[in-house]
Amino acid sequence: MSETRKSVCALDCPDTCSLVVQIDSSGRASKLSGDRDHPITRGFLCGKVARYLERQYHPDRLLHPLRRIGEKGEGRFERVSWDSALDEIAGRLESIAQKDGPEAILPYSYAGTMGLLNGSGMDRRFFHRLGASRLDRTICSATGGAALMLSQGIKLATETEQFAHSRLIIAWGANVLGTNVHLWPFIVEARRRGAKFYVIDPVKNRTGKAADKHFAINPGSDLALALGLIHVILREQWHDADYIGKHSHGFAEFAQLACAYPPAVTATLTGIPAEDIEALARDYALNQPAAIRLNYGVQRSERGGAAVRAIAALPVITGSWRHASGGLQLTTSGAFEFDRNALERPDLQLQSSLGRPARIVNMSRLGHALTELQDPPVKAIVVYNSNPAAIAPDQGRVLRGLRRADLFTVALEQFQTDTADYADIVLPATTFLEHTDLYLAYGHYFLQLARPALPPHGEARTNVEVFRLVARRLGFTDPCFDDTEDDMIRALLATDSPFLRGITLERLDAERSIRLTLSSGDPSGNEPFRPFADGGFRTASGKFEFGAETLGYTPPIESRFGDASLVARFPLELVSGKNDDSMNSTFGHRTDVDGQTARLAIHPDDAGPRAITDGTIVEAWNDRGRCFFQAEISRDVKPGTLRARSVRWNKLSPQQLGINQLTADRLTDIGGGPAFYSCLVQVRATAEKDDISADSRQL
Ligand SMILES: Nc1nc2c(c(=O)[nH]1)N[C@H]1C(S)=C(S)[C@@H](COP(=O)(O)OP(=O)(O)OC[C@H]3O[C@@H](n4cnc5c(=O)[nH]c(N)nc54)[C@H](O)[C@@H]3O)O[C@H]1N2
Ligand SMILES: Nc1nc2c(c(=O)[nH]1)N[C@H]1C(S)=C(S)[C@@H](COP(=O)(O)OP(=O)(O)OC[C@H]3O[C@@H](n4cnc5c(=O)[nH]c(N)nc54)[C@H](O)[C@@H]3O)O[C@H]1N2
Ligand SMILES: [Mo]
Repeated sequence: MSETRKSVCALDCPDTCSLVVQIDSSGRASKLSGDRDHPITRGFLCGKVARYLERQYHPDRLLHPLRRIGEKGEGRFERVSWDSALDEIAGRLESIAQKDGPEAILPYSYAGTMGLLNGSGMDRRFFHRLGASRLDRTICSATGGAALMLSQGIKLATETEQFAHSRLIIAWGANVLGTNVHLWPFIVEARRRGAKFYVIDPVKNRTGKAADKHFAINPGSDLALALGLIHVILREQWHDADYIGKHSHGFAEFAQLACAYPPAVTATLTGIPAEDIEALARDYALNQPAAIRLNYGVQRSERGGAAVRAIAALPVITGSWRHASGGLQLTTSGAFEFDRNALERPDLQLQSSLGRPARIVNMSRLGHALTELQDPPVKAIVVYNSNPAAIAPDQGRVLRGLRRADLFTVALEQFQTDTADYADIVLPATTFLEHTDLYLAYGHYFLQLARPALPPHGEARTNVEVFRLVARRLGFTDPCFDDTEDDMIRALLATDSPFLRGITLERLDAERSIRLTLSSGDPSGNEPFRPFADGGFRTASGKFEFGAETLGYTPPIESRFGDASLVARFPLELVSGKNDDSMNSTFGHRTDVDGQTARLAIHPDDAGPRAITDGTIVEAWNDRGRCFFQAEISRDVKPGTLRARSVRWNKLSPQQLGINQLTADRLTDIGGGPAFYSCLVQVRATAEKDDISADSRQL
């Protein structure tokens, strides 16, 4: 007898899929599939999650708490009991808090799980009550998010299902087939109806190859392109003066700014021919409804915030927001208006020994935080839902910090990651198939609940439970530390947000996935969402804020038109975007993923003079560090640009040097995010001729 149970994919992805788990008679999961009844998941999974059960039952899953017995980074551990691991953690944190002050303790987490309870629940309560430093979680979307907040006042977007009725779809820094594949069927449907699909990306990836036209933009020059398109639209008077007049602020100055970006100028800055810029502006303005799928690739460069603001101006200038199938989608997350304070309890900071809100540490500058920050220096780091040793920029400095003998490091993990190798204590964590959680989405408007489909593997525990237990050991008696998962979900839902109207835990238990209440007109609740059709921006003025004063284009320091002395030494721009078959570093243990992330695409014009041929082992370097790759000669990148797929495990890489040895921790213009994709390097062939993928690491 087999039965099926429902779950939700917790990985950091816009699609947040509804899952069906088949359980065999022995209680083991035998099959994982996408829920056929879910309007976004539509019965299919991406390649990586279709194979998730391999990870679930992998022999390398962490099963027991571990204590380090080798050097930091070496990866030698002994098994200990939960009690002794938790006692040690509580004891060390308590003595650090007493001696150096609680701000010497730093939580470090991101979206390894997107579950609200295991991602920002009991952990936040615990660290707030302790008075630990607060982490600014900027590593991914902070730049784009902050930009949208300045311009729109709320992070709302075109509804995913509505892309099916667009007449033109532009994927702008969005690798839809790789990172957001559940949008694809809607694009296919639109194209069947005659829509065109364009891609703006420095790399011609799978999505670019599947497009009607690919625009190979210079990395980091999107602000110039957006201004150039607006220049043409205004020159031709294709703008919607009525919409602009009613719903925006600062247009005159913005139009003035766009005057400085005629196609010839824009072409030089972006590398896109002037006639293509003219044609793109015309097609966009005259084929409404046209929808822009802007993903996070654009905002990972130095002027990424300004670029997002200028791109977000396009559907305002054209009045495209009037249509359900127009507008722009960066993220839908703003509609999930939970009572976050009730979940995270920032008020508990006042009960801490600090007695005030703690300092804020930007996670994108972890290397700095661990090696330079004072008053107090960081003496303990508790890592969960993240693998900073591999994914954080300026890796050399991050690892120097993690190697410090006086730093106490805890990692809550499913696998022995690069970060776990540096931990003093490693605690085995449950997977999303093993715990209760609530999920928002950033690529659609369905709120979903998951109950455990499987029992915890080995001695694995949920993040919620771990922080509950440590809180008890530290004598924190606030009743919130006894809250059950259901209590926490109820607290999140108890708001008067119209988007959450009528959504209760009971309904979630019965239905598992519920479309937010997006419209008030239609009693069926199913009318298409038009977030800004009649304005409704949530800025202080209630209007879209162009913000022209901050949007003049200057090229990133680390770009082909950037700092000349830097360009002379490091003439190649490295774009290290996502790997189609993995999830940041999460599936780095897989041999196929390791092979994919070991390669570096280089244009023949750049490879030839360097005597690099297909398969050559190359070294890429700059002033921050170096990293080895296997060259892949390719016209998918243009001359001067390199592409690596991220993020490979350091420990599987030659000399244990990961891609983020090369990236800078320089912050973007808005929101304090990292400029991963503004990265200049030089490349040379090494003497090695061998394969450097997982099974041969001799370099
Ligand atoms: N398969 C898979 N899916 C994932 C992930 C994964 O690792 N693998 N990661 C998840 C996460 S954490 C996130 S944040 C999302 C991100 O999803 P995306 O934003 O789609 O992913 P990225 O690869 O960061 O960037 C998208 C595209 O932007 C391009 N790009 C880089 N620089 C520029 C630029 O200056 N201008 C323009 N126009 N384009 C540029 C890249 O070449 C890339 O093709 O995906 C999620 N989904
Ligand atoms: N060069 C380069 N670097 C990048 C990027 C890039 O494009 N290029 N992308 C950046 C971006 S957008 C992001 S979002 C970050 C992502 O970086 P991270 O947030 O570190 O994401 P992952 O590498 O997926 O690691 C997540 C970890 O969480 C663990 N985990 C999953 N679920 C749970 C759970 O329930 N409990 C616990 N305790 N652990 C769990 C997984 O086992 C995994 O090791 O990387 C950034 N780094
Ligand atoms: Mo991300």
